[in-house]
Amino acid sequence: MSAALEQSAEAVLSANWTGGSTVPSRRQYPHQWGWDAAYIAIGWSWVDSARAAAELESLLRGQWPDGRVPHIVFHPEVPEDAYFPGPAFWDSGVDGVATSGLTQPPLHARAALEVAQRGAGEEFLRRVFGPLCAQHEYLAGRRDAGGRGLAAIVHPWESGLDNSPAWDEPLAAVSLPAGGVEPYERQDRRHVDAAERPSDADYDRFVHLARAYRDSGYADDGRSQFQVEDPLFNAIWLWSTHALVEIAEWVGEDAGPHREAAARIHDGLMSLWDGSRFRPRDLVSGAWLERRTVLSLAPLLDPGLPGEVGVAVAAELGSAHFRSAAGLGVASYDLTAPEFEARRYWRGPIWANLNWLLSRGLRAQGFDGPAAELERTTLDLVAGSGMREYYDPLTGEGLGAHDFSWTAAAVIDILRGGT
Ligand code: 2M8
Repeated sequence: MSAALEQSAEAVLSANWTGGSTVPSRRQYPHQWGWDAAYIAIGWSWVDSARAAAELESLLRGQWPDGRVPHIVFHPEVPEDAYFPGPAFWDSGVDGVATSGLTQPPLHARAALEVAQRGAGEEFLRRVFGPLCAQHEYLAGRRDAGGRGLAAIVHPWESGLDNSPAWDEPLAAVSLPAGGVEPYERQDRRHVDAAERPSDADYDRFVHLARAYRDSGYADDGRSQFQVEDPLFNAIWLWSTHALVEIAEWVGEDAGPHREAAARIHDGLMSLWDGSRFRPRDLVSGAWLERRTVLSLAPLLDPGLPGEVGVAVAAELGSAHFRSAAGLGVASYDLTAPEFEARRYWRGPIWANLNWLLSRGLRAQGFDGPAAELERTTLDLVAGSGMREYYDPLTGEGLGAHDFSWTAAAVIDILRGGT
C-alpha cells in the first residue's frame, strides 16, 4: 500500500507544481499560500530538494519590507476572478509581486531547517536566514498587541483555521457597516459544495475585517476589531524559533537572540494555559475564548512544556472530544459540542496537516506510541478516501478540494519517516 500511496502523493505535488512553487489545489486555490508552502516544502524535501528550496524562496519573494510573510503570493497569469479576494482587493505587494496583506502561522523556519537537512544545505540556509529572522522580528515587534511576548492575529484567515468555532464569539462582536457590507462575489463555492464552506454571514465578517485592515494601510496599530492570541499560531512560531536557533548555529550566526525569543514565546504561551487547557485570548474583550477546538492541542510542539501539561494536552487529544469513535484522526472541533459539523470546513472535519503537526507534537513530548498511531490512521484515511482537503471524522469521507498538496506532503513525510 505504501509504495502506491507515496507515488500518488508525489503525483499530486507534481501536478500542482507551477514551475516555481506549488498551488494547494489547482482549481480552488490557484496561487501560493503561506503556511501551505511550509508543509509542501517538507513534502518536496524528500523528493526533490531543489523544488523544496524553491517553494520557500518563492514565498519569500513576496515578503514585505516590514518583514511580514504574506498569506498569499499571487500568480500574475491567473485571472483576477479565479479566487476571491484576489490581488486587486488586497492592493498590496512589493517589487511587482502581488500579495495579500495578512500573514499565516509561521511554519517556515521549521520547514527551512528540514529542507536544508535533506539536501538543500548551508548555502540555502544562508539565503533564507535573514528573511526568516525578519519574519520573526515582524511578529515580535508589530504583533505583540497584548504585551505578553505572543503574536496576535488580526483576522481569522491568519489562524489558518479560518472558520473555526473558536472565532464565533470575537466575530459576533465585530460591528458591520450600518448599510451592510459592500457587495462582493464569493468564488469559493464554485468547486466545493456550499455545505462544506463558511456561511455568508461569516464571509461578510471576513471581508469587512480584511477591508478595514487594508484601509488602515495594514497598520498593526491595535485598531483591528479582531485581535486574538492563538495557541496554534504561537506554538508554531515557537517551534520555528527553535529551528532558527539550529539554523543560526549551522550558518555560524549568533543563536542567543533566538534562544531568548523562544523563552519569551514559551512564557507567553503558558499564559494561555488555564490550568486544564490552552485557550485563545481575545484581546478586544480581554477574555479567554470558551470553545474547545484543536487549536488548544498545538502547544504539544513546545519542547519546554511542563511534563504534567504535556500529559494533560495529550490526554485531551486522545479524548472523546477529538478522537472519533471511528479512530480516523483528530477532529478540528469538539465532537461532543452542539455546534460540531462533520462536513463544514474547520468546524469538525479532520485535516491531514493537523494530524501531522500533532503527531510531531506528541513526539516532542515523548509520546512516540500515540504519534505513530496517529500517523498510521492518517495514512489509512488518505489511502481510503484520497488526497482530499479534509475528511468527515464520523465516516472518513473525503471533503473539500481534491488532489490537495499539504495532504500529499504529510503523507510523504510520514512514509519517509520524518520526525
Ligand atoms: C483556506 O483558506 C483560504 C483563505 O486563506 C480560503 O478558504 O479561501 C484555509 O484552510 C487555510 O488554512 C489554507 O492555507 C488555504 C489554502 O489551503 O485555504
